[in-house]
Amino acid sequence: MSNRLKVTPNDLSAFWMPFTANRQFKQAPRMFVSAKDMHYTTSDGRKVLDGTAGLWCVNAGHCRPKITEAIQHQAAELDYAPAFQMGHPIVFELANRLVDIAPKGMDHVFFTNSGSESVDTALKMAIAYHRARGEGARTRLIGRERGYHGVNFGGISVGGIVTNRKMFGTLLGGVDHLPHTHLPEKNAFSKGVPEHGAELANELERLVTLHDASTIAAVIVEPVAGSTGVILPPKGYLQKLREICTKHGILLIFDEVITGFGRLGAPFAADYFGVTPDIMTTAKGVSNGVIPMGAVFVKKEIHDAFMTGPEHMIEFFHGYTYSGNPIACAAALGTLDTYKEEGLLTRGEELAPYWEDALHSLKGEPHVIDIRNIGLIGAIELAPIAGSPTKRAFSAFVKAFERGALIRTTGDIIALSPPLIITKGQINELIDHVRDVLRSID
Ligand code: PXG
Ligand code: PLP
Repeated sequence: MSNRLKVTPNDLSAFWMPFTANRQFKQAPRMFVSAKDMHYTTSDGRKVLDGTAGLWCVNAGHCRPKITEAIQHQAAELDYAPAFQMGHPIVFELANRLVDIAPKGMDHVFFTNSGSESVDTALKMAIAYHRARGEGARTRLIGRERGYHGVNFGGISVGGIVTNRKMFGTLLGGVDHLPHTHLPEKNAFSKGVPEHGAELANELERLVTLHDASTIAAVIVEPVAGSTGVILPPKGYLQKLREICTKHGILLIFDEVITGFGRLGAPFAADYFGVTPDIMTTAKGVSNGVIPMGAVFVKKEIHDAFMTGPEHMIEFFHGYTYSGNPIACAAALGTLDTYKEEGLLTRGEELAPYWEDALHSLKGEPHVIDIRNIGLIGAIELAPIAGSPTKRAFSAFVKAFERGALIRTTGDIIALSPPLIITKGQINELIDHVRDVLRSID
């Protein structure tokens, strides 16, 4: 262990922590100093079972040798190459490898550094695509209530989480939202995809009637909403959205930042549901969360619509200094090798029934008002404490951490999304921790 890890920081004030209750954290910090496979180690030397793959990203587990070695090698060989008007071999190799595992028809990849950047890239592509084809009036974007598409201005505009929007002014113009599909009164304790609610996709027809299809560029949805507490698409819902988009020439964007790279037991949610979008945003699992990276997949028709005009001209005025950064590419290649060798992109399918049973065994425990599952994702929704929403789930989070399990909470919902290498024994352990926590909180 390096010296840096042994030292406990004695001044926590300079670092303004993201999406964190800073003042509370700094009074009672929770620190990880190392990790291996399914576990973190805390600064006081305790092992913590990772029930959330970090933040839904460490799909292959922690500190995997192939990834570490790839990064070490690349850092010594070619640290950085300019992303604009220059290339380096492994970014092309990675794009090909990604296209090989992507849903059929997703033929091109644009690299970013995060899910938020992937989303803003996809929204810009959609608007510019229509314009390039002479349909420049198609600028409107449709998101969904309770959607999370990262924190950049495009993403919060199409997103549907009030706390992420209300502080930040007028956001992007020309955005509308579909209703969310969380229907606990009809679907509580569904196993897997719920029965009720496919008709909510018809709300898109209503928006088309209101705005006219000729003004709408794209619809963006998470196939399974993660951040807002695991909201599943009702049976047939995504198929309907696809049909309506196709009928009206509207692009369908799947935000697969969480669902991509094996989380549902198939490589992508598009594979799982048998619905292919026009653009797919990813991040997180593409590089196992180890080095920041995002990838936007697009269909050939969209890419090709830009490839017009004089050949010396830039076709798409967009990109990031670190798009396709060599070390991030190396991490992603090491990640894909690990996924392949261990069959991780489909391992969730084998484990899903066991996972489902384990999760639903929590039905009847204190405070539990709904349980939802799909692939290796789980959600346990708790009744809020009257007058203090989020407090109950947050105490569950702190208690679980103290007991030795990392869980994630959003509102009063506990979300679980372990690394795809989890064993059945570790599933039991994780669920037992949650059970004990539920029994111990107010
Ligand atoms: N789209 C989706 C669907 C996401 O889930 C983003 C975009 C943004 O990605 P970046 O890399 O910019 O954070 C996300 C990220 C949680 C949680 O616990 C979820 C995310 C990030 C952090 C925490 O729910 N999702
Ligand atoms: N701000 C300034 C002043 C810059 O020069 C740049 C990039 O050159 C950026 C922002 C954008 O940074 P990035 O390409 O890392 O997103």
